[in-house]
Amino acid sequence: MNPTEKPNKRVITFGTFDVFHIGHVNILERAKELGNHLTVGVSSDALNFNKKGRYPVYRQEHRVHILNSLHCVDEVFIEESLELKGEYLSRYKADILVMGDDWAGKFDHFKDQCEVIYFPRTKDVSTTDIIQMIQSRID
Ligand code: C2G
Repeated sequence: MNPTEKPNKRVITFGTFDVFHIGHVNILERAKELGNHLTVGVSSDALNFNKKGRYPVYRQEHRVHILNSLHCVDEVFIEESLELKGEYLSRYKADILVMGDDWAGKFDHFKDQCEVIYFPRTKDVSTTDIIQMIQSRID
């Protein structure tokens, strides 16, 4: 294999990716380094409301558009339900599932389907903090 060639692996990751920031870029770039194809499952607005009790700031079409514009991302789909994760892994033929370590251990039951890797979160940045910072500047 040419040393510049990426392993022939399909990587998948999931998230809301609301108010897109450097922590999101870092995990997507690190995920893409593990293979030659990166699929991103983006939580739908409705799923995000069920998960976090609020709608994202950016609506799902915009979050999908932002992710699709990144050169490290090859394919984007809307994640409608957390219960369908196993089905998404099969549908998108994932060899590796990548998540941030705020999810450490939560997806270990998929280890019979694909490799599961948790990367350390980027420190000192989160969508929640950004929203609060903007809010405090308005108040
Ligand atoms: N992330 C990170 N560093 C940060 C913030 C986020 O590495 N400072 C990672 C998260 O760990 C996650 C991804 O970026 O892997 C997307 O983050 P969120 O949009 O907050 O994802 P979340 O809403 O937790 O959705 O089924 C799983 C969910 O869809 C994950």
